[in-house]
Formats: sequence, structure tokens, C-alpha cells
Amino acid sequence: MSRNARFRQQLQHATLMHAMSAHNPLSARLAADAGFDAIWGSGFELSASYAVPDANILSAGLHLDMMRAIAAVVDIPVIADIDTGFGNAINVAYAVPQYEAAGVSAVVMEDKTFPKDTSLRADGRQELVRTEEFQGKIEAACAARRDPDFCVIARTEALIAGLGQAEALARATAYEAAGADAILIHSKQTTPDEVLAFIAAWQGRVPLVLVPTAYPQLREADIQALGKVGLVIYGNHAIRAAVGAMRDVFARIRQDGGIHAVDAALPTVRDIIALQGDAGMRELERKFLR
Ligand code: SPV
Ligand code: MG
Repeated sequence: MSRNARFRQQLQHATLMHAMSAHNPLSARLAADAGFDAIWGSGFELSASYAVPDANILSAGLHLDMMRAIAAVVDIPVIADIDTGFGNAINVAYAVPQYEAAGVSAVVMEDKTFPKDTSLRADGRQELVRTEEFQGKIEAACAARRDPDFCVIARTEALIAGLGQAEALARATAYEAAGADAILIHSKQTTPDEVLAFIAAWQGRVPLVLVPTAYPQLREADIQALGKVGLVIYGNHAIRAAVGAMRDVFARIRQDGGIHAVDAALPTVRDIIALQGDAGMRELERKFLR
């Protein structure tokens, strides 16, 4: 079964899938090794790794290239965060086949205006496009895919924008009607209450997707028990882990005046060489170098 078909089947049935964010192929490989079901090709993480805001500062091509590089080194599905789709429905129609050709299994597109502002920032600039306009973008994405198993996930930022449950439900319902394969409902409240209220009220047929960054107390077992959620995305834990680890080690080296004290606690150079795919290269050497 293809990677796309596996993703679609798992999203629609069976147990809750979990995706870990990645900002480069190495972080994706570590997430796959840890046992995550899928990779979240996070715009927030990629922006952070370039030290720029998550506000469409980076080009679409740069994100696309990173998704291609990630999909090349992992077997698990890659879910690309295409923000608002880089413009209107026309931009979406051009972007989706490129993501599909890059080896991605799904895109998540959000209903904000382009250029977007990041969702979890306090007092971010959160403006939504008209529901009909976003329906057109979903329809464009669905029409542009070549593999019917490629998934189009619609994300509503209605709760993030403070527009309330009724607007969030109306938008999610309209997005399902436009052909979305799943609905991502995002929230920046520090308790899961508004997301739980949304889930309880959701009457749609397609599964829901959660990104519980702001309400980490909601565990997978609790989400699974709700029955309507097909995917949980851990949106920024790769970059936060990397930043924390680098900050600690860099500070320690300055403090100690050398690398003598930190060395034993770090992954070995041999470990990194293995993560670079050294075994595969040695196999090529054995076969082809004469
Ligand atoms: C991302 O990881 O880029 C996301 C999730 O879109 S969030 O940052 O919570 O908006
Ligand atoms: Mg994003």
C-alpha cells in the first residue's frame, strides 16, 4: 500500500495517529525512529530554524524543498503545513501538485488571510478569509491532487481569532462540504475546554485534528476516548527540544572553558554518522566501488 493510502486509511479508521513536527530531515528521522506515525512539516519550526517569524516570511519554495528532503529520508507519511496556501485558490491549485510530487501525503491549509501571523502568539494579527473564499481554496486543492489518497485537511482559526464556537462549527461544516478530508480545529486557550466543546458539538463525518500545544494536559488516551479525532499533531516540540539542548550545552562550554565536561553527555559522533545514513553509503561502496 502506498504511503498516501496508508495515511488516508489510518486517518479515517482505527486508532488515533500522532505526528511529530520536524524542521529538517534529521529531526524527521529522529521522530520516525521514536515511533511517531507521521511527520508534521511545520511552518513554525522551519521559520524558527531560519530565525524569522512564522508569518510567510520564508518562500513557499523553501518550505516545499524541505518537505521533499524530509519525505526522502523517512517512510512514514509527511503532512505539509502550507499555511494559507500562499495566496488565493489559484496559488493553491499550483502548490498542491508540487507538494504531492515532493512525496507529501497531506496538506493542512488554514483559513487566515495571506500573509498570515503565527497562531499561538498573544495578540497576533488573526484575520480570516470569507468562508466561501476558503471553500474555493479547498475545492481547488482537491481538484489539483492527482492521487485520490492525497489528503486535504482544512484548518479553521475561528477560535484562535476569537470568533466563537458557532463560527468555528459553521466554518468546519462548510469546509467538509467543500471536500476537506479532515478538519483541524486550533485553539490557544491553556485548557482544552473550548476544543472539547467543539468536539462534542461536531456532527460532521470527517475526523478532527488537534494541535494541543497550548493545552498539553490533554493526553492521547483522552483524545482517543473522544472518538472523533483521527490525528494529534505535536506542533513545535522538535525545535523546542533542539533550542533547549543547544542552549544548555553552549552555556556549559562557555562556563567550563572547553568541551571536556559536556562531551560524555552528548550523542557520539558515531551516532550522528549513523543518522546520516552511513550504512547505506557503505553498502554502495561494497557494490559499486572498484
Ligand atoms: C506549525 O507548527 O507551524 C503550526 C502549528 O501551524 S501552530 O504553530 O500552533 O500554529
Ligand atoms: Mg504553521
